[in-house]
Amino acid sequence: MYAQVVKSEGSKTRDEMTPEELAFQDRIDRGEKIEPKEWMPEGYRKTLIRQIGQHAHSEIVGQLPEGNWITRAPTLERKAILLAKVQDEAGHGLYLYSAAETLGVSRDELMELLHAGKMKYSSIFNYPTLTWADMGAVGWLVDGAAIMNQVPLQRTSYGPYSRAMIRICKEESFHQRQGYAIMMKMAQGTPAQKRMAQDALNRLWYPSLMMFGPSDKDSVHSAQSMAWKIKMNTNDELRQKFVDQTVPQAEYLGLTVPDPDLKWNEEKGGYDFSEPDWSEFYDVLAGNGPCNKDRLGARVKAWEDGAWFRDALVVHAEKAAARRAVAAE
Ligand code: FAQ
Repeated sequence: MYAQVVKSEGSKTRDEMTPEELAFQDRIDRGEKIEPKEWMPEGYRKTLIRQIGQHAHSEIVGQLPEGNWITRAPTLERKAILLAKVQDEAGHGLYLYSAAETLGVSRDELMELLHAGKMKYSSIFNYPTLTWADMGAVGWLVDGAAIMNQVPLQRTSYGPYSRAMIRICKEESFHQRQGYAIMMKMAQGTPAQKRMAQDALNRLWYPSLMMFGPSDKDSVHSAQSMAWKIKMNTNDELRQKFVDQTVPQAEYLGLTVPDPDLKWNEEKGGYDFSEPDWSEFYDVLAGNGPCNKDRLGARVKAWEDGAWFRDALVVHAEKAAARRAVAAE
C-alpha cells in the first residue's frame, strides 16, 4: 500500500525504511491506531503537531469573524444559536490542543508559535464578515468545507486526533445546518436580503475552495501524510466533493455560484469548476490577506489580557497542593 503512494518530500520507500519504521508502517496499513506513548517516527510526530496545531489555531481564530456578529444578531434566537456555535469552536480548539499535547508540545508553546507567525491557521479566517448573510455563508460553506475535510479524519491513524474529530464532527454538522437555515431565510426574504445572500456567496465561494489547500500537484505534504493516514484524501478530491455537494444546495436557495465555467460533467460524475486564484491564496498565507493583522492582533491581545487569570490559576493550584500536602502529613 505504502509503495503505491507517490513519494513526497522527505518520505521513504520501503527499501529505505529501518525495521522499526517498516513495522510502524505495517501497523498503519493494517488500520491500527497509534497511541501517545508508542514509538513513532519523528516525522510522523512533527507532521501531526503541525496539522493538529494548525487545526486548533483555526478553531480559535475562527471564532473572530463570527464573534464580530454576536452583538448584532437580528433576533434573540439567532444570537443564542450564534453564541453557542462560537463557543463550540473554542471547545474544538481545546480538544485539539489537548490532542497535540499528547505528542509532547504544550499549549503555551503552540500559542507562542502562532503569535510569532511561525504556525498557520486556515486562510479563510483572514477574510472579513461584512453582513449578517456572511453568518449564513460561513456556516454553510466554511463549516461545510470543514466537515468535508474532517469526517474522513475521524479515521485518522493517531488515536487522540481521531477521537477529537468524532466529537468535533457532530457539532460541525449542526453548525452547517444553522448556516444553511440563515441562507434559506435570507434567500427567501426581501430582494435586498436575497442580494446580501448572493453577495456573501460571491465573496466566500473561492476562499472556501482554498480551505482544502493547494492543488495536488503543489501539495507538499499530501503523499507522506496519506501514507501515514494523517490525511485520508488529497486536497483536490475533497474540493471536488465539496463542489458536488454544494452546487445543488446553492440551486435550491436560488443563488448563483460565481463561476461562469461551472458545468456538470457527465463522464466524471461531478462538476467542472474554476480553480481559485492561487496567487491570492499564497498571498494570504504570507500574511497579506484583508484581515491577517487584525486576526493575529486580536489573538495576541486576548493572550496578554488573560495573563493575570492564568497566573492566578497557577497560584491557586499551588496553594491547594500545599494545603493538601500539609493535611496529608
Ligand atoms: N490555510 O502540503 P499541503 C475550521 C498550508 S476548519 C492555511 O497541502 P497539508 C472549523 C499547509 O499548512 C479549518 N494554510 O498541506 C471552523 C502547508 O504549509 P506548512 C481548519 C494552508 O497540511 C469553521 C502548505 O500550505 N481545518 O477551522 C491551507 O497536507 C468555522 C502546503 O499545503 C484543518 O486544519 C489553508 N487553507 O494540507 C472554525 C483540517 N492549505 O504547514 C470556525 C486539518 C494548506 O508546510 C468557524 N488540516 N495550507 O507551512 C488538513 O487537513 C490539512 O492541513 C490541509 C492542508 C488540507 C489544510
